[in-house]
Amino acid sequence: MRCIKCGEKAIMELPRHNSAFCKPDYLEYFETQVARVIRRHRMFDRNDRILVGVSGGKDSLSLWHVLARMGYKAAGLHIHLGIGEYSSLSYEKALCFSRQRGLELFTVDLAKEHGMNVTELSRTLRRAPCSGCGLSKRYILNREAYERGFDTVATGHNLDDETAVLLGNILHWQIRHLARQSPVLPSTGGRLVKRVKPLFMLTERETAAYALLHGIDYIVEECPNALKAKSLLYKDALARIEAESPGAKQRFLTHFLQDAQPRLQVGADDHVLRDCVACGQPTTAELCAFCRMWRQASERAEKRKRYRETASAREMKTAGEQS
Ligand code: Q46
Ligand code: ZN
Repeated sequence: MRCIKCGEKAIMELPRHNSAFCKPDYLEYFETQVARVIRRHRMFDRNDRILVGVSGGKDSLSLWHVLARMGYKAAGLHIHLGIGEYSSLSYEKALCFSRQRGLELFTVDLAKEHGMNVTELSRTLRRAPCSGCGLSKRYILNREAYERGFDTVATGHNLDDETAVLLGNILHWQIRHLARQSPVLPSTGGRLVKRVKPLFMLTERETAAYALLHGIDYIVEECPNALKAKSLLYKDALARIEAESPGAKQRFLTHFLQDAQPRLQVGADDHVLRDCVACGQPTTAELCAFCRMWRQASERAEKRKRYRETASAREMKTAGEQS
């Protein structure tokens, strides 16, 4: 297998493009793809301050790395989710990456801010960890970007993530979600910061190769909760289709964005955004979903605490009467 550009030995084959590249030409291919997406979708320019959501995984660190290499003003935000060893290691990788390259990293600790980590939140609310986690990450990224004066939030979602979400949204006919699934979500004013996904045309395998070739030390382990997430099933199904028909994932997403999504957008997002009465962040209701969720979680935790106190007081009383 030879590099299609220089004829040297190829280290990376890309069946969906019917091509193969040597190391330098692969790195150039990757960066050209990112630059093209940024330009074509008018994601940001050199003057913008970009806040990258950094988990410590290959996608977010590759994104931060490539933006910094291209000369963009990109800082990172890591949210400490408190998912056992996985979160500690993720933080270590993000911190180490930022220190080695002299890039600015902000951190938010969910448990310190709200008294509960993702695992405790999920137990308290009796709902899947990913739902509270995803909502918290989206909210905190936007809030931190707004409060720190960033113009854009960038996340490392790749082609596999985006096509898995698309398949899930179609299987459940989530029209509102489909209307909003886009590599660029503009700021519609107020405290809503523009959100972009510069890696959405590159696969997981391609970002992993980019990270490895640049010697980026990322967390290889997946979040333990990802195993229970439906998106893995959708990714598996799409990988099987891709193996039989290279380029299927890319066609699925690009045709959706070009042909189907503009029609879905008409009249789909007729909600008016206003400020949450508790936190001031943008919402369509009086209280935003994040504040509603954490209010419910602290009420339940308080109720449980009172129940436990009453039960132990009763036990002590019974023990005292028996002695
Ligand atoms: S971190 Fe959070 Fe993911 Fe873990 S709990 Fe789910 S949403 S899987 S990207
Ligand atoms: Zn709120």
